Amino acid sequence: MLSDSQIEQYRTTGHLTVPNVLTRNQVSAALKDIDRWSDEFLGNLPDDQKHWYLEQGGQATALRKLDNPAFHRPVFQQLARSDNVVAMVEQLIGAGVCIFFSQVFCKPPEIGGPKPIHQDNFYFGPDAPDATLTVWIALDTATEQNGCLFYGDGSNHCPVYEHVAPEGEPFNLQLTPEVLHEYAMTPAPVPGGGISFHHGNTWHQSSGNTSDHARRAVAFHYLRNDARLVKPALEYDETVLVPIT
Ligand SMILES: O=C(O)CCC(=O)C(=O)O
Repeated sequence: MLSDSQIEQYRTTGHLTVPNVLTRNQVSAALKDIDRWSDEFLGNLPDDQKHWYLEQGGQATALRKLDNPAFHRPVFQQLARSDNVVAMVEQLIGAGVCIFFSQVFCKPPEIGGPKPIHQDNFYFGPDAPDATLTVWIALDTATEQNGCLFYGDGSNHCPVYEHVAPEGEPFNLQLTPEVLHEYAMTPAPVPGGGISFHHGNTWHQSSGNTSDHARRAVAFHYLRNDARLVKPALEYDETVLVPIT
């Protein structure tokens, strides 16, 4: 459970780091499952989707992400439903939640690219901004060198701004250059097995992985059951929704 001061920190800054949530066994089961799933996924990946799912650096190519682990993979569904994680989620956004989307981010060594500054609620478009929560679990220790998240402290209190996507990258939505001065972005390293929680309006980004270690993480996007995604920027498939409580 989170303490009052942790909850206060989340409400003030828009994010919260909690180390030591997953056991060593949970982390290694998740990493093993990513290896297995990646092989299957890469074997079946159609050419027209390669630009979105693969990272390219010189001659090297590696998988960038996998979608909806909480729906497709029992190991991740168990994590998303584990009592300690759900108790913290409900402390932050209220009782009765589901997961409408989830992602594994592989951020491979040396070629894992950056993710520009964005607000998840621009993607999600909920009718209640406080009803979404991203639970970002570090499966490898996330550092500045391998591409940990950076946050704009207090940006959870600002509105959801317009986002733009570069030509040919409709999924890579980001804030426009005119507003970027509003918040300084500060790193939030997380030890493997720890969680970084963030509010849907909180500005965040990650830099490229310049290290020779992967930075694998899973993000579970929770939604309170009384809220709806009324203006999503992308389509979220309701058939992969995972009821939690
Ligand atoms: O893991 C990353 O690099 C980006 C994660 C992110 O943007 C998110 O979980 O909302």
